[in-house]
Amino acid sequence: RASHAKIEHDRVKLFLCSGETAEILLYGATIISWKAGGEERLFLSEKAALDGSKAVRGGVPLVFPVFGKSSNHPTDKLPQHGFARTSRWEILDTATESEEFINVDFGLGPENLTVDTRKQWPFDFGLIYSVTLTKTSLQTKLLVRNEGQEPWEFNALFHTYLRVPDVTKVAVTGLKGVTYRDKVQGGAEATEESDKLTIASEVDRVYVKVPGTVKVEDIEVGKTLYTVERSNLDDVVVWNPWEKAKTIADFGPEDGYKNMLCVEAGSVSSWQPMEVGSFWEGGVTISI
Ligand code: TA6
Repeated sequence: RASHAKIEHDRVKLFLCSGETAEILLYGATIISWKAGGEERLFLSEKAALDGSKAVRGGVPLVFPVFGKSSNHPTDKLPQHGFARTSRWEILDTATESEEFINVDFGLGPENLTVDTRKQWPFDFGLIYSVTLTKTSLQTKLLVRNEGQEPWEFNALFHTYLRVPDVTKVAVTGLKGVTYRDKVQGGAEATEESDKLTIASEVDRVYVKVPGTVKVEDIEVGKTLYTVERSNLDDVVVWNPWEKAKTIADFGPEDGYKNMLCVEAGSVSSWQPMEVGSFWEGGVTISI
């Protein structure tokens, strides 16, 4: 069958004629499944709420306009990670179909936000989120525009929960020499010494201004599981809650942290300024 998109009341499913699929909820424009090479590539908690009652635990939630919680900043009334992941996006009718790729674009603007969220962050903005599935990659792109009469600033991040066979047997490469803020150590700064970051306990780090391509490798088999290529996104967050997963109400199964690793491309270490009428675009391609 030809590549096609199937639109349901709460989600879009993308099918490539070669067999790859992706599934995106309108809620948060959250990608909840990406299948390629015959395997599911994203981790989705079995306890994740998919009904729009809370941000999805797994897949690719979008972080905008604030990463974490801010203080003394115009975003400081917003909940952790902002509103993009908890708002219902619109499908823009720009899906294109071909043998090689299939794409869908989502839009979010002030008209899609709740009255409460508007009060918490009253700026005028337009977002276009583009998701493209190819045979070997998942490509995501976020376009941000200031549509108001005053400047504002934001963080953006693709909070990607990668599925891995065994997190203790993978390494993240491409971070050596990069400064990071260690959220497990209260935000202390350190420099990555290793060219192969391995995970053996809780990890929550913001790597600041990562110069090149980051990869997730299977160190036992010696093969690359994922290649993460960023465009206009300086920072990379690496997160695994380890046994703290037990304390996260919607995280399941309890030992599911062994099968996930968040490698999150973003612009979060400093605020991205947006002059009136200006555009910003950032994106990430994850290849298998
Ligand atoms: O990106 C890492 C992080 O900010 C961690 O600090 C961790 O708390 C995680 O995101 C999940 O946040 P959430 O709001 O989805 O529970």
